[in-house]
Amino acid sequence: MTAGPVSFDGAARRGGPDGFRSGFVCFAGRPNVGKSSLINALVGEEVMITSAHPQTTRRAVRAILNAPEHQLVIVDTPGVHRPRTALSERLNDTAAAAFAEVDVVGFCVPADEDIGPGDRFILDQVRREAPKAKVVGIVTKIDKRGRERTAEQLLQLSELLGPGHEVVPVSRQSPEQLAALAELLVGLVPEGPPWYPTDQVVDDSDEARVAELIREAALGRLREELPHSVMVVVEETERKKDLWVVYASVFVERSSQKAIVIGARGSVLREIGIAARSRVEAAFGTRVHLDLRVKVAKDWQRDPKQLDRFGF
Ligand SMILES: Nc1nc2c(ncn2[C@@H]2O[C@H](COP(=O)(O)OP(=O)(O)OP(=O)(O)O)[C@@H](O)[C@H]2O)c(=O)[nH]1
Ligand SMILES: [Mg+2]
Repeated sequence: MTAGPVSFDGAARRGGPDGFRSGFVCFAGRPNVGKSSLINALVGEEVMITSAHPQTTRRAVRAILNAPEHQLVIVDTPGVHRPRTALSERLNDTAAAAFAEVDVVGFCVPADEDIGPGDRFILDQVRREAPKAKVVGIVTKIDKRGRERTAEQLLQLSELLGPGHEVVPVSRQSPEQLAALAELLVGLVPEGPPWYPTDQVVDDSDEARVAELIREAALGRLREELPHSVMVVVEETERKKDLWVVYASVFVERSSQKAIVIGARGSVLREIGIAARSRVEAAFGTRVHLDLRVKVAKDWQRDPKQLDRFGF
């Protein structure tokens, strides 16, 4: 018998009905394979930010999928990639640490790209970091390819994983496939009470979520190396009657980038602000004023001190 509630880094087991299942899951895979989009589709809410740029996810945020008889805590992870900066190395470490915490790893490969050495590297890492976790294969974005190609990819993924592993196809648009994936995952987590209150969908601070939504809006409007160079920090928030005022800094790495993010007469920054505000208002159900300042944190991706300061 254990004395008192079992706690797991912020989560704590609560009483649940008999037969209730609850556990930790994460999706592993290269950047851009659709891990965060899959979490949003499963949870039915945009809890994670997503973008067409690789390395969108930088933090291991937990989403919570609640149902009357189960709760899945799904940890979003950065895509594992060949590290080129101190930041990349820390992102890979963040992913590896998340693998080690979960009951189930969903190993994701997209339907529209061949399985390659990058995928094998990640699978080795999953097996090393999470020797006890159950691994299931997930072919993502199957709407981008026909049935034949999807069947081929399922076969290849199954060969990569070896015998005894389930392999499923999924597109974020298909409720049936999402339900089948959720059922598979639920069957692989242990019986036990929920880890989080059953009305909670994400485990993150308000400030961190707002910073992510601002970064997502910026990613949607920036190209080339700029998406990687952007870091957003919420400095302060203030309640003014029914208005939530958020002061945030948008960091870039060089002053030339600062000019691009601001745009001619502030046009780009204004667009980012408008897009971010509507996302923040929708997420928090309140009127929001965003005060965005663009600042330079020179070469922060390569500077361990600045990475520490940003919490990586
Ligand atoms: N067609 C299609 N596109 C998808 C699907 N899922 C994700 N995408 C797109 O794929 C891109 C990457 O999605 P993300 O969810 O950000 O990918 P990720 O694996 O979390 O990427 P990182 O955080 O960089 O590791 C985005 O442009 C998504 O819109 C899908 O089921 N179908
Ligand atoms: Mg992601």
